Amino acid sequence: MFMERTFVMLKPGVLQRRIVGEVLSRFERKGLKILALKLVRMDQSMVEAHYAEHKGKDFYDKLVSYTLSGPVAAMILEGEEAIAAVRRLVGPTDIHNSQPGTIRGDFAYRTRLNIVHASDSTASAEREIALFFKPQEVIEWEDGNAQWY
Ligand code: FUP
Repeated sequence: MFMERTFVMLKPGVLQRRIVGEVLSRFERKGLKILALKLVRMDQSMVEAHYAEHKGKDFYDKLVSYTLSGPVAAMILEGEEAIAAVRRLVGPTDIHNSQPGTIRGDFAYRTRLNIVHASDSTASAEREIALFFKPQEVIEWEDGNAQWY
């Protein structure tokens, strides 16, 4: 097991539905450590950079307009093998495969509105963290409770 950082973004619907705290608590309860957390009003170029791999796909325009529709809550989470751990908590992209108990399975009905983004690899975590956060926004803190998780 190795310590890893991952990027998570709560999409605009989460703020609209007033469930930021509920979704965030799923990550905290698992034992992931928050190193950075802020609201971001993304602009067109930032959304295009974030979702560059999907440009040209049939769902791209709707994905961009949804992401631009309001602020997102962006965060960096740290933990052992955090990228895979967070993806397991979040559930699969396709909402029809998202089991109850996962965040998407519990909170989302439509894939397009699947409420959270989480990095899927080390490379995307590094790229997404750099897109959203300056190095000085990442707060290192001593974790006195790590042994309990
Ligand atoms: P994920 O890594 O799980 O966030 O999924 P992707 O990067 O593959 O997709 C990014 C977003 O595009 C999804 F969160 C929702 C949207 N999407 C669709 O609307 N339809 C699809 O078939 C696939 C993705």
